Amino acid sequence: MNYKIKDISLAEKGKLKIEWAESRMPVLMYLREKYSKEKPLKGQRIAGSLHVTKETAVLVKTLVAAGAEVAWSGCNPLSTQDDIAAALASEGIPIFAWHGMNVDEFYWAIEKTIEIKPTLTLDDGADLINTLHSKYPDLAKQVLAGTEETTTGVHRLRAMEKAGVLLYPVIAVNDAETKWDFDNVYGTGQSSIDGILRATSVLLAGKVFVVAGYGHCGKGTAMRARGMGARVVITEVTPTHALKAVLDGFEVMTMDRASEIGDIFITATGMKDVIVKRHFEKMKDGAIVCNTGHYDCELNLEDLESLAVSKREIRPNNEEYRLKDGRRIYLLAKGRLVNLAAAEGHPSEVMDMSFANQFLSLIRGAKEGKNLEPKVYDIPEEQDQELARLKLKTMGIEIDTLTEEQMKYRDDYTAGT
Ligand code: ARJ
Repeated sequence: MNYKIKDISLAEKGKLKIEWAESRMPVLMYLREKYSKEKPLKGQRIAGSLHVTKETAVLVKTLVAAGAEVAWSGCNPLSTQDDIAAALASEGIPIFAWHGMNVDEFYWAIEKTIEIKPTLTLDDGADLINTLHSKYPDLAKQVLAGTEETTTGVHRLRAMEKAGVLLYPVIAVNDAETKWDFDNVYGTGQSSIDGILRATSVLLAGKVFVVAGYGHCGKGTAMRARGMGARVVITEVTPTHALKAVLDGFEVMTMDRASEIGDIFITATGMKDVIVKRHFEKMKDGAIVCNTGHYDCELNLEDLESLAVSKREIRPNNEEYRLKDGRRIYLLAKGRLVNLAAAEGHPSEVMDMSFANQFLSLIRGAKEGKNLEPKVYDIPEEQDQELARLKLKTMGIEIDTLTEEQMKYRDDYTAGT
């Protein structure tokens, strides 16, 4: 199958980064060691579509160590780290990904990985599953099971299940507590700020920092921006989420009002058209706009283009749009996920748990896939607790255990005052 990447001479640089990530991902490395003897993925062919980062490389190498044959593509045109792609290609992984690929090339790459005739699929955003279902239904019917990494992908899959078109079972890795309460919150919080700072190097203290969406990702981003001294404003559409933001001490208002006062805007909603023409029209000179949601539709970029008289790249991942009245708006990473396009994605320590969930789910898919209905499945509660236990152990943290008496009390519904 070969590979298509930017530049194979970047392989050595990529390998060092992967080694660094391995030293920060003890849970996944423990699982690699454990399953490289049993090889539970022997005979499985895995097609994967997930951001090509150093952490993803640690996952890919773990899948191979457990016996799988793997073919890989990215899941976003701007998130591939070319040195990591080179390192994987140099180790014989068929990988089709480079930074800055266009949309046609993006889907071409996904189709290249499908040539492996997958028995298992791994998605982040459900583009691979969708391509398989729409263009290769006969191959899709032969897949035992799939996994999905992110909120947006799980939404798409649940919609497919509801419409009765899903052809094989998919495990929603995103919905594990050890994923969404950590990766989505602390991962997105740190990596989004990291992306904004690499692209702008502005002072956050004292800025009005507008976060659209107070789900797990928005919450993490808001928390970290506040920690850097920004005045954080939240916009929401779900009353309970908005209320949580208010009680967490944030200012909550509509985007119409926020767009007049914001210095920095970040969308984390999973919804399209969160910032549109009338918002751009009201923004202050110098406003910075970016997105950390899976797709680039949260900011209406056609609207921004239509308002602009000129545009130039002022720094890497930072484009200045000049409007008719002379105001400037700065768009980061072309509206793609700022944490992966302008920085390196979430830190390894937090991807450790997300990818341990991926790895165990693929093993489950290989074992049980045949007997599962074509539906979206949750991660078992025991897997969540076991991974959290392992993570704590690698951090040298001990916790208490319930006594027999306490367990009896827990299960005894007659015990009251
Ligand atoms: C690979 C990453 C990284 C990283 O788990 C996160 C999620 O749900 C995705 C939405 O597309 C991005 C994914 N993610 C974040 N950081 N995947 N390597 N370093």
